[in-house]
Amino acid sequence: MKYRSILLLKLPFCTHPDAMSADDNFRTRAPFRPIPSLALAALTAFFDKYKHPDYELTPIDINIEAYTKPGTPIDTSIYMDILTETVKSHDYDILALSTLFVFNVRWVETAVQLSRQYHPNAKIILGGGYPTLFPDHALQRHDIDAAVIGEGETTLLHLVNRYNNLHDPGFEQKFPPGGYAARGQNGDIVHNPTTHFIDMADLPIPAWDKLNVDKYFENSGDRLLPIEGSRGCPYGCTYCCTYLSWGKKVRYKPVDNLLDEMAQTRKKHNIHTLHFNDDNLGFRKEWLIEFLNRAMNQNFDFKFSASNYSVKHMDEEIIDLLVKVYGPGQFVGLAVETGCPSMQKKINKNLDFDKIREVVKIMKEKKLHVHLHWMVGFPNETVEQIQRTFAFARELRAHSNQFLTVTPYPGTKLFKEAEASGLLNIPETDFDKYDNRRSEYLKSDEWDYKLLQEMIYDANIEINFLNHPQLDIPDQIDEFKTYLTDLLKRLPDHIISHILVGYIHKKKGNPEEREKYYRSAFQRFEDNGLCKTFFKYLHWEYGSIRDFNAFLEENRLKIEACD
Ligand code: B12
Repeated sequence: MKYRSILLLKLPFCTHPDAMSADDNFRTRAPFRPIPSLALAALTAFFDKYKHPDYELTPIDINIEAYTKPGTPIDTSIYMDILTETVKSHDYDILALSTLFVFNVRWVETAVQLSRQYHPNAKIILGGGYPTLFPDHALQRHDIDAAVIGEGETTLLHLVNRYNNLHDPGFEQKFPPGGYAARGQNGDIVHNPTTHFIDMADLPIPAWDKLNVDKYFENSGDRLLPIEGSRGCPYGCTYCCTYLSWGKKVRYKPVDNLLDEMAQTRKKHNIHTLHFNDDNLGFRKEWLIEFLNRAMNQNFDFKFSASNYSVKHMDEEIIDLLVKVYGPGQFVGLAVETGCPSMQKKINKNLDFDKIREVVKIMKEKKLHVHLHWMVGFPNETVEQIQRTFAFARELRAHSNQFLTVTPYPGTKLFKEAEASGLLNIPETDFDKYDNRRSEYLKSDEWDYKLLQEMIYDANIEINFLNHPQLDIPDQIDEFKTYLTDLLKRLPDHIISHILVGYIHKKKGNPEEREKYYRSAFQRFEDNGLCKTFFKYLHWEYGSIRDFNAFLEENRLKIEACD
């Protein structure tokens, strides 16, 4: 058999060194804290379950290989060496590359070049978010053999079988082939469309034991793994491309399988949290209620959290169950996206604002950690409409909010509309810009991306920090302090967090600690870049800022405005 040994690599999903721009600054710098790749664990488990016995697949998640010392943030500059060494030192017949995001394109470029240098005869298969959206471009730009579109478990094995001229009729009947693009005999790109989505009951338990998760656990300090209960979303929000990966029909794992997966993952890996990645766990209420009730009866001793629930499917019964199962303080994400009613309609999200208010209120009362997702910079959005989004976030006062600029993904209605109205700013294949912090994809008479980023950062400082709801709740203020001190370990220059920790100490009557944090905030203003980012907030009317300014005066310390 010619193609027996497969190296499956998750490429880094931080910014590639060649894509760093000179204007990167504190606001665009996010600490890189990857969690192990569910794609790799899922692909490996499926491959091992259905493969020919001679095949051997080795998965390596490059992202978690950079956790090198306990308690030390990842130094992303070492990824190049890790990737080079990994490709060089492994012997393989097929390199299978996994990319989460479009802006990972340069890592694909690097990996393909390395592979062609050290293993010129190996086949290369590319899967994940980037080829799903841009299969043709991926095949033109990189010297690869196949670009996999969307759900990849069955396609990976079909391709490996194909390269070996191996026919497995049972497998092909159960999982009809498709879902990739490749070059045909005459060199043209040929698409083999997806004809089949996997029945979730056929997915084995993700093979975390094949990944280096212990290294991640030990060095990151987190014992968290991702999990999924469902795939697919029936809605048609104009900005979303998730249907390209999972289809529009929602598929659930049987509750028995999911509970078994949770119990086994706990037993093998001693996790403290399982984080659900689903687009929305709650499309089918009966499934969710059954799952939560049965999870409660299992008395799991770990927590579980979720990236996203749809407000449309949330009600008090579900929230009560979430509290019972998750316990207070657990992270629950809700995607609201816009605070402007006409924009809700335009993007076909159609959330009811009173329902949002109600759901957030009940969740907060029941002490879940409410995290809201927001988008700003839709095509033709006015600054006034954007302000309504910030105003609504201000009103809801969730525990955390993520404000992101809109990125128009090909395949979405939003992309088509923007293209038709001549609003696309730069070539859609400038992939570095698919990173929202570098996004510049849309034209507007009202705003540019510099302004959007500034508005977003101001809203973040105000809503997530200076006006944080837990500052006013005595029995929750310590939870916020812990969050801030954790953040400072990863982003030690976050001046506002220094000020807030100092302020919380003042509220709790610890003058020495107040002084310590205020002094470290003061010292950081000497750095011109930091001063430029944070100086303006010293003029904002908040108790913490007033107290910090009072401290400066008491101690005759002066912060000069920077240029
Ligand atoms: C978890 C997650 C994250 C995590 C990453 C977690 C980690 N590993 O550390 C975090 C929080 C970092 C994240 C961030 C962002 N995310 Co995100 N995220 C997700 C989410 C919810 C789940 C991903 C996942 O694990 N899915 C389950 C696995 C099994 O699916 P998968 O990775 O797609 O893999 C399957 C296939 O792609 C394929 N496949 C993958 N690799 C390979 C390799 C081979 C060889 C083959 C054959 C097949 C194959 O087979 C796999 C199994 O079927 C998805 C939404 C979703 N439901 O998928 C969004 C999603 C991936 N994120 C998305 C986006 C846009 C972002 C952000 C860019 C948002 C933003 N604007 O800031 C940021 C990036 C931030 C940054 N600069 O780093 C988009 C990606 C769009 C795209 N195609 O580029 C998605 C699809 C959500 C959406 N619908 O918009 N995200």
